[in-house]
Formats: sequence, structure tokens, C-alpha cells
Amino acid sequence: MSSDLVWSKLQELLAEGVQSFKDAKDEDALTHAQKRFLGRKGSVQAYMQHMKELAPEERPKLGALVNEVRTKLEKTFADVEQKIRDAKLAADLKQRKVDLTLPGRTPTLGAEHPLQKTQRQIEDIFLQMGFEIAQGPQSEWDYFNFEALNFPADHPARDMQDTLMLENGSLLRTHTSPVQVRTMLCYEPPIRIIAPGTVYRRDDDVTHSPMFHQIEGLHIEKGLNLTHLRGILELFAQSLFGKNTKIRLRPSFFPFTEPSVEVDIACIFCGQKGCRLCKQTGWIEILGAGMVDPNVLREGHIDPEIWSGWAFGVGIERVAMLLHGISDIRLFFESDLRFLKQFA
Ligand code: 2NM
Repeated sequence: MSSDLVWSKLQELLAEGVQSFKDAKDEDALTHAQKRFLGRKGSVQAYMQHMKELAPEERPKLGALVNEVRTKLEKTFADVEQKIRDAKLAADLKQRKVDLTLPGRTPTLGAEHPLQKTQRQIEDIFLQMGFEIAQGPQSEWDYFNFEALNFPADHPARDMQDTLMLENGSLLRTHTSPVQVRTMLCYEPPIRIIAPGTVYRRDDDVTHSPMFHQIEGLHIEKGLNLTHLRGILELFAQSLFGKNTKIRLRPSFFPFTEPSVEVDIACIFCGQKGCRLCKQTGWIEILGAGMVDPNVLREGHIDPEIWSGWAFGVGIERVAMLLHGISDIRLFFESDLRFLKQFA
């Protein structure tokens, strides 16, 4: 075969191949055409057979021609293959109800609950002063919740009207003070702890919830008196409400402390000019405290002749409401994102 003839036959082969590829309607037909023209035993490769019929100086030319035809066919093959795939994808997406090529939705991240945030803020203040965090059960025995805390048998707080009783004779703790008793029994003084946690009382209105949260603190050491209580609680109030916050102590009564005090902060809303929130007094009550009653120390197996202690209790909801100007306690427990998102 002359090189001219080989050349024209190759041109025919190229045209035929291009047409076959273009005619292929699906991947099977295309693969079939690919094998026929471009396979190891395909028509293009077959032309190499004619090599030995040519004069030695013609041979490289044939090689180059065959390569050129192969390259062109391969290009056509790739184009058609892409076209078939695109069409297949388009058809697939058209019948799908879900478009998998859409970007994903960013998951909504949760955030700390305002009460959790407030609890942590209060914990951090006392942790910095060397207090440790203590915990205890939410279902308690009458002994730890009342008796050991010097609550007389006829004390109104013991009444079933206030305390939620459980069927096995225990109760839902009405404060975290039982944790303080358990701590006194388990550890030797000096003791510096705070007991944060959930507590329960039968009470339900805009400022009271039957389930709420408290942090109580207990400090037992030799020679403590009301000035130590005052100093630490002033630092606490200033860390929470600002370093110029003034506090005052008013006499009060709690069964487990003697003397007992109510601690007020100078009204943060009106700068003590008098407003609705401080009931025109210029002062807002934030917590109760006092020197631990010797009877309570004895129940905790601590000798009141050697050791003295002071304690306090603060409501986490109350602090959060003051810090953020919230007027209805129920907002904390309704899981309304319009409310919760403001604290994220
Ligand atoms: C308060 C007010 C005053 C208090 C007393 C004790 C304990 F266990 F040490 F006796 N824990 N917490 C206490 C004292 C709590 O809450 C308003």
C-alpha cells in the first residue's frame, strides 16, 4: 500500500470514527465504538500492520499519521463522553425531589442558658476567692433538709404546702443547705464551699417558680465574724454588679443562722433616687446570710467552741433577673428562642 493510499484510508477511518462516537446515544454505545476504533485490536491500531509494507523512510510518517488520527478520535470520544454524562446528570436531577448539589444548611448552634451563665459567673467569683464547689442529691431526707439545720418541727417551711414530698418519705430539697451539712460531716474544717443547684418549693407566680436555682456558701474557720461575711459579700456584689456597688446589711431571721442578715445592694436601676424596682427605697435585696448557728455546727460534728462559720444563700433566677432586667421568672423555663437568643 502506498503512503498516499494509507493517508486517504486513515482520513476515511477518522471520519467514520468521529461519526460513530457522535451517533452514540448512551455510555454502552460509546464504549462499543471506543473498542472498535481505539481498542488494542481496534481499526486505528490495525493500521500499524501496514508498517512493514512501506519503505523504511515512509514508516515514521505512517506512525505520525496514525497517532494524529488516534489523538483526534480520543478528543471526540472525550467530548461525547462528557456530553452523555452531563445529560444523564441533568435528567437525574430533574426527576429528583431533593437537589443534592445544593449547599448544606448550617446547623443552629446552641448556647448557654441565661441561668447557667449566671450560675457560672457566680461560681467563678467564689472560685477566685478559694471556695470549692460542692454538690448533693435533689431528693433529700427531712433530717438534712430541716432537722440538722435547726428548723423547728412546726416551722412553716416544713409544711407540705411549701415542701414537695416524695412517696418514699423523702422530699425535694427546698434549698441547697443539706449539701452544707453533708460537707461538714465529710470534711474537716476549715471549709470554704459553695453549693449551686436546683431546689423546689410549692410556689408559682411571676417571681416564684416551683423549681428554681440557688447558690449557698459556707465558710468555716477559726475566729470568723460578721465583718468577714460583709467583706466577702461586698466583693461578690461588686464583681457582679460593678466595682462601685454599695451594700448594706439589715437584721433578719433564718433558723440556721444567728445573727441573720438580709443583704441589699444600692439600686442599680435608679442610682438610689427611688424607682418602681427598688420600691422607692434606693435598695434592692439580693441575698440572705448569717453566722452559722452553733446547733448546726454541732449537727455537722464541728465544735462551735473552736470554729465559727458564716453562710449565705442567693437565688440564681433573682440575680439573672436583676442583671438583665427580666420581670417574669417563667421566661427562663419556656424555651422561647426569641428570649434565649438574647443571651447567646
Ligand atoms: C440563706 C440565708 C442564710 C445557709 C446556712 C447554711 C448552713 F448550712 F451552713 F447552715 N447554708 N446556707 C443560709 C444562711 C442560707 O439563704 C437565704
